[in-house]
Amino acid sequence: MQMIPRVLSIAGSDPDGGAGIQADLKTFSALSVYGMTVITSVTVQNTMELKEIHDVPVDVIKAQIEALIRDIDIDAVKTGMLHTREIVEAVSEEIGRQNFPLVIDPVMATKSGTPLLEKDAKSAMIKNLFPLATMVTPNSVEAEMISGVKIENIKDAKDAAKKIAELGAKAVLIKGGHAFSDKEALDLLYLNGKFKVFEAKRIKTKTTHGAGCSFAAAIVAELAKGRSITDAVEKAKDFITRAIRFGFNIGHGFGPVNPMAHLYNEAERYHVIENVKEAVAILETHKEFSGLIPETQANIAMALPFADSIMDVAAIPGRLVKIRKSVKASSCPEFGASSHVAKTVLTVIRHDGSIRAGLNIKYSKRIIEACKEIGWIISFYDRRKEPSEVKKIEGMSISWGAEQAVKRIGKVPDVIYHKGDWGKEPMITLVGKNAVEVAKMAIEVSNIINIVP
Ligand code: PXL
Repeated sequence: MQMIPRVLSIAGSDPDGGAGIQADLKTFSALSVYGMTVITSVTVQNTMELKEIHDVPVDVIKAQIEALIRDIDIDAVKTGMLHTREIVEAVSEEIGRQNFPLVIDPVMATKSGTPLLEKDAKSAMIKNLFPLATMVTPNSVEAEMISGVKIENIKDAKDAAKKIAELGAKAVLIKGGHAFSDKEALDLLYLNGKFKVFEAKRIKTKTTHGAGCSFAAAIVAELAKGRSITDAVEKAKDFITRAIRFGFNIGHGFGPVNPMAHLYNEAERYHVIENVKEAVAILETHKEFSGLIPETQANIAMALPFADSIMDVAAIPGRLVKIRKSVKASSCPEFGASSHVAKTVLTVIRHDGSIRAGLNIKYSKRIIEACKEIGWIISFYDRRKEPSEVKKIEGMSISWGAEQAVKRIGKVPDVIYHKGDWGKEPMITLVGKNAVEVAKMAIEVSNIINIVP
């Protein structure tokens, strides 16, 4: 029988499901660890505000932890909201007797500033829990409050992290987000006297409710799987970046992050590969399609539902090549195998999450006419108008062009084309919901083209 890593979260309940214990459980499930919970406080809140906090009696908190320890081998523990000194002491008493990897998320306030930790609870947390911790994970405001160091840049964050480490935790991760830089989302790890900065592109979004909780929960899940501290943070950073990027527009305040984005992507990998294979079979068996293959050959690509990079897009390594009067896929579909078509797909998916596939074909006026006859929505861009700063960045042209084509008509079209530039072959890209759909589109066009008028 396979043993799943077992992780316990001791934290507050957030009824809107974005932060707190709810965020932790979703994250644990998404990362394939078994989640358990001991609720410390029940909050009354939504995505806009927190109204009330009702603490669970200390005896009940202790009894819950005891019951779990008696029954289940726990691989790692995370603490979140521990509202009062009494709760902090009760939790440290129970878990202090054990030797779990322990991640302390020193939650102090909601995004809107409502305190989640009473004044004397902070010192109790530092005194009783920090020395037990494998890692503490303050955000920059919490790090300031714990260390007394004002954090305005990465150097300040380093000073703060050192001070916090002196309080007894093995590692300190300051979840910087945008606090140290307005370009990147940076997090700073301090471990064994060394610093490591984790970077991701900053995402402009309001869907950040629960980001801190979910990040720390992802770290503890990865530690429970046996990863090293540095590897756990690295994995968790990827996870949280995607969860924020694909957050839910739910509620009227800060929308919750989406811990499932990772899971849904993983779940779809097989289906995406199979869909591309089926599309290839359609294209290979329709000889007419060979007439649509451009000089630079064609590729067919399909993205995972929460795709963020070309590694999340499956296509044919070596492309679809024309051999005499037929088309052959150079090999089996793989993720990361396309640059050009994948970039078009990654651009359109940002505008319409249901459009996840693309296929490039030869440009001609006649082919565009055929697309019009079928009734598809067509848009285009002019590569000659590409700004010089876009040209300079390797591989940016396609994304820029697809963006122009979408903006031109205010929605994702079925067909995007450009008429080329010096040394650039003109091209048409068919886009649609999945690879089979775009393959069928190509066959439909090739059938029209092959009827000699
Ligand atoms: O993100 C901190 C946090 C932790 N725990 C609970 C919360 C919040 C923020 O809203 O509600 C229960």
